[in-house]
Amino acid sequence: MDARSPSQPRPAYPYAAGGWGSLKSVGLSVLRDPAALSVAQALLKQNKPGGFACVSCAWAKPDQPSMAEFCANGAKATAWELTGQRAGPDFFAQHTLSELRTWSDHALESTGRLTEPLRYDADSDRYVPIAWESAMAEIGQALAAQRASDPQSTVFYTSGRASLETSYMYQLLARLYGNNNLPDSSNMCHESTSVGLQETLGVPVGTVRLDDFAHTDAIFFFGQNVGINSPRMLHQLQAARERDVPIVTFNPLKEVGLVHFVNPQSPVQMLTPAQTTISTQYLQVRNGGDLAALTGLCKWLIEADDDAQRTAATPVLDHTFISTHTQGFAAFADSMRAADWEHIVRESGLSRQDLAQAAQTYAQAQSVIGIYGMGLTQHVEGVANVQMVSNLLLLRGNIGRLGAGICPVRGHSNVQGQRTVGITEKPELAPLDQLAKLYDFAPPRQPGLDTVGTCQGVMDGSVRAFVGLGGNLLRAAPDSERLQAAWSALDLTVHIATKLNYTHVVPGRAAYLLPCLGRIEIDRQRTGAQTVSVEDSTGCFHPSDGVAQPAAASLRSEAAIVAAIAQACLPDNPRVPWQTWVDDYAQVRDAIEATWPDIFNRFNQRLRTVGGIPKPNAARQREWKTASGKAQFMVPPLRHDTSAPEVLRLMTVRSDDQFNTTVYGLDDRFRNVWGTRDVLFMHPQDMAARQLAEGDLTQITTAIDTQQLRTLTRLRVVPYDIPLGSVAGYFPECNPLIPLSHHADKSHVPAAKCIPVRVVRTAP
Ligand SMILES: Nc1nc2c(c(=O)[nH]1)N[C@H]1C(S)=C(S)[C@@H](COP(=O)(O)OP(=O)(O)OC[C@H]3O[C@@H](n4cnc5c(=O)[nH]c(N)nc54)[C@H](O)[C@@H]3O)O[C@H]1N2
Ligand SMILES: Nc1nc2c(c(=O)[nH]1)N[C@H]1C(S)=C(S)[C@@H](COP(=O)(O)OP(=O)(O)OC[C@H]3O[C@@H](n4cnc5c(=O)[nH]c(N)nc54)[C@H](O)[C@@H]3O)O[C@H]1N2
Ligand SMILES: [Mo]
Repeated sequence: MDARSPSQPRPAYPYAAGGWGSLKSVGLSVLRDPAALSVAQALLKQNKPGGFACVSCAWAKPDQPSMAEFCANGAKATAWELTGQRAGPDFFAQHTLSELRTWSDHALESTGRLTEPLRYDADSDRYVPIAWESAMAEIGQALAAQRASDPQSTVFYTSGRASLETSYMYQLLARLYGNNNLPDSSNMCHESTSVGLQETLGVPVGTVRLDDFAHTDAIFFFGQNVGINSPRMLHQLQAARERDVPIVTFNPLKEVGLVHFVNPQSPVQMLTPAQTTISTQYLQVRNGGDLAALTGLCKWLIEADDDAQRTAATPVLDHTFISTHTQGFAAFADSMRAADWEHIVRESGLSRQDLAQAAQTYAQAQSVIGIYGMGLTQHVEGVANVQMVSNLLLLRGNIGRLGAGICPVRGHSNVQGQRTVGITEKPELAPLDQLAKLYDFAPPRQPGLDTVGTCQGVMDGSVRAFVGLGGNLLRAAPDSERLQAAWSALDLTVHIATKLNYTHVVPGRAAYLLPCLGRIEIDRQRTGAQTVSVEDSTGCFHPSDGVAQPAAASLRSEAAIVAAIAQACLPDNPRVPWQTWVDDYAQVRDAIEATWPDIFNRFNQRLRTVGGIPKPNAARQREWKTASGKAQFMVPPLRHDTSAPEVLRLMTVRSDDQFNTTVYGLDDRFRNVWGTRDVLFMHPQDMAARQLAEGDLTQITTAIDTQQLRTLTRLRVVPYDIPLGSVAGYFPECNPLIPLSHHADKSHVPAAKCIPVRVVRTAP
């Protein structure tokens, strides 16, 4: 790390998001790998008809894809999956799991694709090869024994990548097994959306589709880092900016992709220095200050409307919409009138003038889109945050018409789809009666474990067996060190995965690692190459066809592995045609259609609809499937920060060179950090107050739930343009600092964006 005076925040990345910088970084990661050629060929089919749906983010796929419909990070994800490296049996013969537990996330995944099924051998502390048939028989026996003693003691976790077809089979496996223990990555991600919007708008998802971007008059952006995490959306933002649409951004960090953008597919822009300014107003809200900031916006609008009524001027709010379509406005408006500007300014860290300017932009726009990500959902107030965005939009009827709406940006490429096909721990959200009828069994009605519940269950010993369809829970979950300490006591761990990660090297008493095909690979079954499907962030279903040769002949598809586990651990049920489904995934789609005839009407016939099959969305039609039958205004909770003055608010974020716990490299070119992830971004004044100079080693200690000491002594301080009192570090390195109990009310999403911590200098 270079030494610079602590009073000087480091200069921001000098180049815009997209552009040559991003193409160069793709070029490098692609060309270093022996599989470069197949990667280049695959990229031409990414997000295209007849090709595969990108395995990186879930952003919408346009009906008219550009020549290269991918971004730098999508290309990295493709290259990472199609790597020429292999982690085969000889690799595992050379390394004990105790040794592998000392490796970094980056080093573990860099070993390449898993090739053979493996079983843990405690005597040698190694994974050793096992034949597929034996693995399935042993896993089946172990799961059946658990089921006989207590079906609630097994958990079926998913990370949001598996297809609709596999996910449908997986949820059925869990329910036939006898539980609703179907936690998924969504529990750490957009569950605040699913809970919040269901209550206010009657849908668990967003209401915006791609064409809304072409008709919007203003975009409000809260806590979503588009340049890194959904870069293809930059195309829609750039087009909007070319129409002079204002974009107002609320983010504690000045994220490059939200400041400027150069389109890597526009040759003219690549050759000229012209850059598009993305955000027209950038508000560096304190992390955790959005509820206050949104209160400021709503208060301004409601009071401006009160004034307009007094003077018979044009109203600011859409009263016709409010009276026809909503409930709870009067109470909400009163709570906003009662809110105190001094409180709003202190909690948000923003000035009253800046908030008034943003509110004015909102009021002047006919149609507004509200976009948000983890900056809103991963807070104790996560659900209230989401509902405040919904309140803001409802004030001017910005839901359910062209150019307007709410746009939660989902994470994993099929995380929203998994929820649609029944991956949920909440029995009331699953079509249990329909499943009972179709498959002639009594589905479990007891609520299942979500991710926090699963971690709790592992720690208290009530969870005994864990099956993971992808993911890396021991790194992604909160309180990761405490969870790791409890994990080895599990009776059984089974992972279905493409690559090795930390969770795999902490085995249960019996442990299996089953290698699977990735979505980019051709999936050949008895009836030929199979197509799968996924749902994007805007609720459109797309087909996906593998284009690359499998990484190894011994790999099985996720669907085949799930079916084999089901067949091995469940009593025979002639109504569930596991083998027929594996032979022909179209038959799984027929089963999905039979389960949800309205959502998946003529699913197979319409599968190749250009631009995707839109999922019915009642709120888009202004039908409100809420308790009251109306869109619901929600009065937000009033929160005061009562922590001691020296306590800082830690937010954990992603770098440009990672996909969640998959760390491609150690650089974060956008934040000007090179060769390390062990950094803590801090305001120069907060550094000075702690006698910290750039590069000093810190000791960070969690300042809540202090009966349990949670501390991290690894991160070196970097002066940064960040609000006073806020600090930022990377996910997953900071996860040991998040108490399991520190999660969103109602949704249980870990509050990874606002962890109260104390930071001191420590000797190197
Ligand atoms: N390349 C790449 N793409 C990805 C992923 C990846 O890791 N890499 N992950 C995927 C997944 S699973 C998900 S969920 C999404 C995540 O995508 P995002 O939702 O963008 O998630 P983060 O990067 O965690 O943080 C989002 C932003 O929130 C800001 N922020 C932090 N705290 C606050 C706050 O209190 N208020 C506000 N207003 N802003 C705040 C941070 O500065 C950051 O810019 O991306 C998906 N796409
Ligand atoms: N502190 C903090 N913690 C967070 C977050 C945060 O912002 N801050 N974000 C949260 C969010 S939004 C999320 S979504 C979770 C992510 O949590 P997870 O979804 O559990 O984690 P990932 O890192 O996405 O999982 C990566 C692993 O998935 C496996 N994999 C990759 N591709 C495939 C495939 O095609 N099939 C199969 N079967 N396996 C595959 C590989 O083995 C890889 O190592 O983390 C959460 N944790
Ligand atoms: Mo996510």
